[in-house]
Amino acid sequence: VHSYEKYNDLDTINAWSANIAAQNPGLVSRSQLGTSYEGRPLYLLKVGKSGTNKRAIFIDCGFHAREWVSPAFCQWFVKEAVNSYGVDSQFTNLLNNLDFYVLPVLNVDGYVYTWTTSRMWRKTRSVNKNTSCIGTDPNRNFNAGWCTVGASNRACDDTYCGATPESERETKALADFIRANVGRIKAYLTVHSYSQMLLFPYSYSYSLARDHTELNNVAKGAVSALTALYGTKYTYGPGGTTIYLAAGGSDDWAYDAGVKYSFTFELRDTGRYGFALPESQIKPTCEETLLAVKYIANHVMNNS
Ligand code: 0X9
Ligand code: ZN
Ligand code: ZN
Repeated sequence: VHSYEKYNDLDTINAWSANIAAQNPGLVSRSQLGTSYEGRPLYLLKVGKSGTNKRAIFIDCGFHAREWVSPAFCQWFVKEAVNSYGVDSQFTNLLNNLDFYVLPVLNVDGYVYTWTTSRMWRKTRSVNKNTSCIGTDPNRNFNAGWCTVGASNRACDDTYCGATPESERETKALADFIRANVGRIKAYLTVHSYSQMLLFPYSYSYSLARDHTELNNVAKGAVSALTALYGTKYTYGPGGTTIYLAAGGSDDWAYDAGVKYSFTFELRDTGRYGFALPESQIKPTCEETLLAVKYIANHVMNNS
């Protein structure tokens, strides 16, 4: 049975997404972005009041299989959207003016594997040539300085960049969707854990993004909104200097593809529990993160 304050397995998340779309036909619809390596559907929710030529914000969760609080946030976000529409003027305004594309779990095969077999699995579950080692790091598999730094060309490593950019069905499906909608998608938010950071391009080099000053100011405001709720400390800045250099990430790729407001969230905590964040922290983590996401969305609504 589904709960917003528990970690839900993939079947439960898929049943939840079908249900929330069915229950909120004017606000939520579900489509299939693609299919995973092992043949599972990648479901995508579109959340917003219907309108013509709406700008959009893309939010994905569950890139890395073991980062369970990430899919929990995507579910929380959709719940808050449907419960806030017509009740909270700020969220209503956002939903009237923008569409939110929410991908609750990108790496569905890896997510299932963390539930059934190996809790700390990170990568996809695709078979690699000439080795028994499985999987590619989806966040090293995008065409942004691909495999030049902070990534491995060895299939057995956790940061394996894959045979080619977009070699994974999951990353290809995501990149194809963003390419097809790039005129409309104004922001790209990708949700990971852990380390309590809000990152923006670049991570594949130390070069400052063309929009560095604006992105830094938006990150600062978003972090300040987040911290105001429970005092959770976040750092923010370009990925390369704030966390580490690592090429092939979806954030850098989306930015270079033309999505200006591109951010990676690294949710709670800073290492006490790490990926095994207790379920008691799902609600506070999601509530504070929601404030940061709404801050960014408001900036996008007013400045794009
Ligand atoms: O290394 C990553 O992919 C992310 N950290 S995690 O611990 N969740 O694996 C950080 C991604 C930052 N952005 C890029 N490296 N492009
Ligand atoms: Zn991650
Ligand atoms: Zn709430």
